[in-house]
Amino acid sequence: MITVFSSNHRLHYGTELKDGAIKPSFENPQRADTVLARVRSEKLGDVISEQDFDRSNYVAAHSERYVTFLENAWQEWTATGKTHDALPLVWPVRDLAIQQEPKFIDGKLGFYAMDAGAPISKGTWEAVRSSANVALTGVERVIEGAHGAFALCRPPGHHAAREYMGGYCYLNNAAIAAERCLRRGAKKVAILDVDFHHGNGTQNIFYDRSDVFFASIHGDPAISYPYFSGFVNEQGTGNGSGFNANYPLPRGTQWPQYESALMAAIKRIQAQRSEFLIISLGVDTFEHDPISHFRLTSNDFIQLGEAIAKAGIPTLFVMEGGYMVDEIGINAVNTLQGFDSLTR
Ligand code: 6XA
Ligand code: ZN
Repeated sequence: MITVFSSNHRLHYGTELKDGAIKPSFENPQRADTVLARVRSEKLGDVISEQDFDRSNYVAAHSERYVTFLENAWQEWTATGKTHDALPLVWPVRDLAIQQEPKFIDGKLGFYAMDAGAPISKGTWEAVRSSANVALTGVERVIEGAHGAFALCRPPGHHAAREYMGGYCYLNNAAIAAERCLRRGAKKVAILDVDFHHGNGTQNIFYDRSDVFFASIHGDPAISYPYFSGFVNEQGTGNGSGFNANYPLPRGTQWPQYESALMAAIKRIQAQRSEFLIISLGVDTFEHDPISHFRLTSNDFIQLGEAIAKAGIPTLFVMEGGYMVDEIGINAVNTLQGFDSLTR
């Protein structure tokens, strides 16, 4: 399987608000470099660089004003004399919620963020744009006939909604790839999110639509980030009614229980007759992941890839989370090798 990679990911590395303190982000450059090293040492296939894509591809999944905010945020932040990462400090919750963009950068940061886990620094936009281009380059390969491709995206994307960032995510790479499939003529696309955390951003983008079916298997949001979405009763709205499926699972979930949810999700996806499948591949379901609490083993990821292959749909894998840096490469590549073993 081909891997798409951009060294521009290293332009982005910041701090996050965690446990009441500002700390170096778990989402660090070593993650993508570790996965790339494993792709190479396992000889998974060719590694290619991202191509450049038009901005309209990002605006397909996000609002115009949000993309403009991301493009200008660092410049607006430093214009106020600050030199460290930009993080929000006030949010438009419930009765404070307005639809009007604030004029000052501190207000904009809160308006366009769900948390203080998506820092913006000097190189962030360049890395974010390249990450989306990695997904777009990968999906082009699949549209043109490859059965599988791996977009080694960093930063990740699945928490990024139409109009907000959060949870290390800025542009939603999987959603942008799905929109590209539609723009290139597909009528039906499915996204399956196997990251430990609910893909709230992807759900948000497609919630009222029937052309992109979204399924997510994740830690129960009653006790896990992002806390405010990912429940079973979220099934879509309007035209999208019945096109969103959430599978929250309890603390300590192991492969047999995970597999049942996976099979149920894949059955739903096959019933959609989707032309393309996009996997939001987070490997933070691993038993030793430092910020999650499922118990999948490295071997289980091979079975995950095999199960996805059995769906029989041309598939783009998009890298999302996974933080145990020594194993992240093994677990991501195990998934891809499992997929390849049944599709060669
Ligand atoms: C809170 C934890 C964010 C979770 C990020 C993640 N800062 N998402 O792995 O998939
Ligand atoms: Zn995650």
